[in-house]
Amino acid sequence: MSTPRRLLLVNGPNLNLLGTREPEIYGAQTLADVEALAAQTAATHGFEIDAIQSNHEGVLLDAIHAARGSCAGIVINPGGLTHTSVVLRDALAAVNLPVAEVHISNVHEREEFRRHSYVSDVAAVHVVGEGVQGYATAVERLIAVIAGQAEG
Ligand code: CA2
Repeated sequence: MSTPRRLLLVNGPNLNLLGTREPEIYGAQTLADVEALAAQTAATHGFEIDAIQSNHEGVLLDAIHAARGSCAGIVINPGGLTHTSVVLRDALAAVNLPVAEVHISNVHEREEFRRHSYVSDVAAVHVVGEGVQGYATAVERLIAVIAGQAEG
């Protein structure tokens, strides 16, 4: 079966607030801007984006499960769930799709508790501290991973 030319973009809790609070950390761009940037970047490689943001862990898990069979990979900013959620990590591992983990801020230069990610070791791509532009980097690098898989 051919690889679907579609990526799932997942934004976790509180990322719906982008552009409305804490611009000194997360910038002035909105979630809609993030989703448009990801879609434009993907389109230059002939990929489409399915985007979801939720403040509810189970909704995110359902979207990740549904990506199996319909998407070639997952770009995810898990928000605060990065540092707490074994179930999110298990869902990403279970669907067996390449994952790009993206963080707007540099999580390594903030509070100690942000340095550990439950998602990192199931992700093939890691982007931190590039601001919203990091989503474009994550899409580009994930598509390169998918292209490499298709060759091999
Ligand atoms: O830097 C990132 O992208 C984070 O994933 C953002 C999470 C934080 O818990 C992670 O440690 C790093 C927080 C998302 C909250 O997003 C907001 C956006 C605007 C205003 C308030 C919160």
